[in-house]
Amino acid sequence: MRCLKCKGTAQIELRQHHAAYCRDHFLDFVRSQVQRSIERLKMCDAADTVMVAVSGGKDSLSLWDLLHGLGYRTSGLHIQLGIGDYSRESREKTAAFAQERELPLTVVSVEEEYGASIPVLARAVRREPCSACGLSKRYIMNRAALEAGATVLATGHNLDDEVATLYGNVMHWQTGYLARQAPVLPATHPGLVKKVKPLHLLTEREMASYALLRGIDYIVEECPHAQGAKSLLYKDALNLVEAQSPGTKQQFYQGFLERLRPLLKDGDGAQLRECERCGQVTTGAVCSFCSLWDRARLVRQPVP
Ligand code: Q46
Ligand code: ZN
Ligand code: ZN
Repeated sequence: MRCLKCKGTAQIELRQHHAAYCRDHFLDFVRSQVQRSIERLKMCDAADTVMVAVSGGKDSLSLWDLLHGLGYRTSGLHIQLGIGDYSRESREKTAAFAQERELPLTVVSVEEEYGASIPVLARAVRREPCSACGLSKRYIMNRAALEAGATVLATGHNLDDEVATLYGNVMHWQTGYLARQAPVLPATHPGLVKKVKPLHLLTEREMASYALLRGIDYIVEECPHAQGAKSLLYKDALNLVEAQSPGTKQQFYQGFLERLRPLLKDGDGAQLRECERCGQVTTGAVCSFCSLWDRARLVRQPVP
């Protein structure tokens, strides 16, 4: 197999693109895909300060590496969830990555900041850990980015993540979620930071190869709560289809972005306001994050 660009020995074949590349031209391919997405969808520019949400996994660390390498002003945000060894290792990998490249990193510990780890919080409010975790991460990401003065928050969602989410949303006709599933969510209120997903057209395999070829030391283990998650089942199902028909995932996702999403109305028209407790943007009097923690505190510290 020969590299499409230099005809040297190819290291990776990309069947969905009918291409194969050597190491250097594969890295160029990834960089140009990211740069093209950023420019085409106006994700960020040289004037922005981009906060990258980093879990310590291959996607988020590679995203930080890419954005920094492309010349954007970046900092990292790592949320310590308090999920045993997984969280300890993810913090170590993230801190080592930032230190080696002398990049600024903000760490927010859910336990230190709000009083309980994600597993303890989930038990207290009797919710699935991923539900309490997802809500908390979304809140903390927006808040930390605002506090750091960042103009853009970037997350490492790749094509496989986006396609699995889309598949789940379609399976359950979650039209509200479908309307908000986008590679760019503009800041529609001064209390909201613009959210972008520059890796949305790159596959999980491409990102794993990028991380490997760039020598990025990332946490390989998944969070223990991801086991049995529906998203993994959807990924397996979509991979089966992709193996028989390369390019299906990309077609499904891009077809959604180009044909269906423009027809969906984003939001239910509810007025945005500031939460009475924390001042963050919400639609009700108290935001869902504060409500969740209120419930947790009531359970953990019963009123005498
Ligand atoms: S970290 Fe949190 Fe994920 Fe772990 S508890 Fe679930 S949502 S699986 S991306
Ligand atoms: Zn080459
Ligand atoms: Zn609040």
